[in-house]
Amino acid sequence: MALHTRVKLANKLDTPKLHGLDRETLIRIYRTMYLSRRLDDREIQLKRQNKIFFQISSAGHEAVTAVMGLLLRPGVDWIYSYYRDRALCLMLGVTPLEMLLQAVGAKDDPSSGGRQMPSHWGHPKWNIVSKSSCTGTQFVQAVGAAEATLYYEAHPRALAQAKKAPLGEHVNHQPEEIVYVSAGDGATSEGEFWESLNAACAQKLPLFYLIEDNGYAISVPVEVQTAGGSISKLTRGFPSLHVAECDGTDPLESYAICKEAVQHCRDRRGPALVHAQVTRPYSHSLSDDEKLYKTAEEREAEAHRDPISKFSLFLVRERLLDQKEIETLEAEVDLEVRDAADAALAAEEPAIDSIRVNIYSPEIDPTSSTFETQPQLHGAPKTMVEMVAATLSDEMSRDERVTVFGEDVADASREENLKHVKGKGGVFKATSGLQRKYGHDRVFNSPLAEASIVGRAIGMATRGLKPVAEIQFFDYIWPAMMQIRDELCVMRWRSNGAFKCPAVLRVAIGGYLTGGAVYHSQSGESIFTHCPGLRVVMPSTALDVAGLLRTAIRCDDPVMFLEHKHLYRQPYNRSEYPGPDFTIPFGRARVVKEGSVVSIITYGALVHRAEVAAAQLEREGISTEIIDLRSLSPCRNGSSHSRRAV
Ligand SMILES: Cc1ncc(C[n+]2csc(CCOP(=O)(O)OP(=O)(O)O)c2C)c(N)n1
Ligand SMILES: [Mg+2]
Repeated sequence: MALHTRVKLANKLDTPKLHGLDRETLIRIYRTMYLSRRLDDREIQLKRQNKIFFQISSAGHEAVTAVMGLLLRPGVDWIYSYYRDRALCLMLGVTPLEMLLQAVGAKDDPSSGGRQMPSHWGHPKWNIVSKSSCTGTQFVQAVGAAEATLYYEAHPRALAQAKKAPLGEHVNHQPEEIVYVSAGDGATSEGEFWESLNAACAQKLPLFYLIEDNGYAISVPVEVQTAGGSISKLTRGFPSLHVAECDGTDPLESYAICKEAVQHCRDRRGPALVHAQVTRPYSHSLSDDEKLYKTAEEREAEAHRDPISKFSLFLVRERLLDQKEIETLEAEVDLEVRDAADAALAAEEPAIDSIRVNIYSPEIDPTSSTFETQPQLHGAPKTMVEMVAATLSDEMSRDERVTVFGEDVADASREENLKHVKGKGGVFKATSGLQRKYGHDRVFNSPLAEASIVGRAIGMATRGLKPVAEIQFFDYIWPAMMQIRDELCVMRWRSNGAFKCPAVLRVAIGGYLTGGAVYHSQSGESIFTHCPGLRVVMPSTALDVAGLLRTAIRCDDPVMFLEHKHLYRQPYNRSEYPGPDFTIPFGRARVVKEGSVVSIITYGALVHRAEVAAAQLEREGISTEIIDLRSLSPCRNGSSHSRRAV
């Protein structure tokens, strides 16, 4: 049958059913779905042959994810995907060979250079941001990415500056772009899901959520996972959130529902959430056997909903393809998968010693002499806390990519109040006056949610901004631990340098007042010095605050900047302002006092105490050197002539 006759016939049969999709596009959808399934099948075979080490499939999820690939714009929209988004990634432009290079852990795997498990998608060309194995961390990062969308719209200078920064070639922003984030039904139980919805709705962000509900999270059924068993029902109360449900095994219904939701985001009417019912025919992964917890009847019912067989039947029934054409298409795909697998199996593995590449920025070395400068001291002496605000202010004026946010950091969220009140500017006043000077879109309060503070900073930094986020008290950093340890520190390494997130986390740390007790006095900095990829600094003087905070902002790695609360207002560590370009390299300890018998190696609030102790020792005739580490990771003590180190 001639093509045009067949299309006419199909349209005549039921035009509304096709939702405006032409024959060519319908066949493309089927081809992508089938290709996705065959890639999973091939990986399963490779796993059974011990040629790859893990397999997690997209089987059953292909229909809704393939049509999402039609609705999203490759290289324009930003994608925070999860492991069952193979069909989406194929539709966006990731090739079968690239996917199999990841499966075998090849050097040229574009998602991670062979560093991550299979199906952890990431591709800089298509704005597919590197994903970890953690369920749910992507939600808050996607919020940060969507905030970057709105920020770049309002601040073209920031975009120009971001393009000039390292990896600037991957910074892009287009009018109407949106951010996509997906996850399974189980991942919606993570706090980050709810934190992200709260932040996304409060700001009406252009963020599209696809929840791919296959009824199980490994063996936990959805009614145990989600109160009432339906995430769309639960989320309907969020203001400005467009919520819809679809049969995710039906590409046409999925297309219609997702199209409307995507448009809601493109029109800047707020975020959207599509709850798609899908199936999971291949168990959770190859390490799982669903027969242990699903009955034969359940599995049989799922098999009837399989998107691949349903859609091929539809195409034949609607006379868009005949059986022979389906077979030809499938044979072509099989051949493509075979060739890609052969090429992937022959691909080079990463060199063992390449493991250290891309832990830190290869372009900017914050320990280098480039950061050695002389202070141009002037003005009245400032306390440490005043120096934080002054340094942030100068960096914000120099670089429009810099945003400051966290709990209570703004002067007053209700801007009209600023005519009548002085403003808060942080519980310690470290960000005082910044909102007044730079505006509410650059200095703003966040909801009280630490994981999302860090996650949002990661998303913004991945898009090229330079967020300086505040964790109000070190004691409350722990909800953000996974975002820090598994995301912030590792983004560059796990994507083999394709993505980075050089955010600065300012954290007030340590004991400072009598009665601060167990939850206002913690000092756990050593935990973070054990996280490769993160720089950790902790100044003890106002001058070092200026130099090290500026280096933190100008460097290209994530930095934890620890500010000891006890030192914020001490008179003994004050300094005149050293000028807007004063930087101190990381990894350089400061000799506080020369001495030849004993060296006290310390940092933070103990530096001053060491000085008191050293004075006492000197009175007893013991020459004492004091070293202030300043930078805890990297850490070099700099002592040259001590006999004993304390
Ligand atoms: C934070 C975290 N907790 C636990 C796991 C282990 N894990 C991996 S996938 C998964 C279930 C996810 O279920 P769901 O979100 O429904 O996605 P599905 O695999 O069903 O598509 C679990 C518990 C993990 N990877 N990360
Ligand atoms: Mg699930």
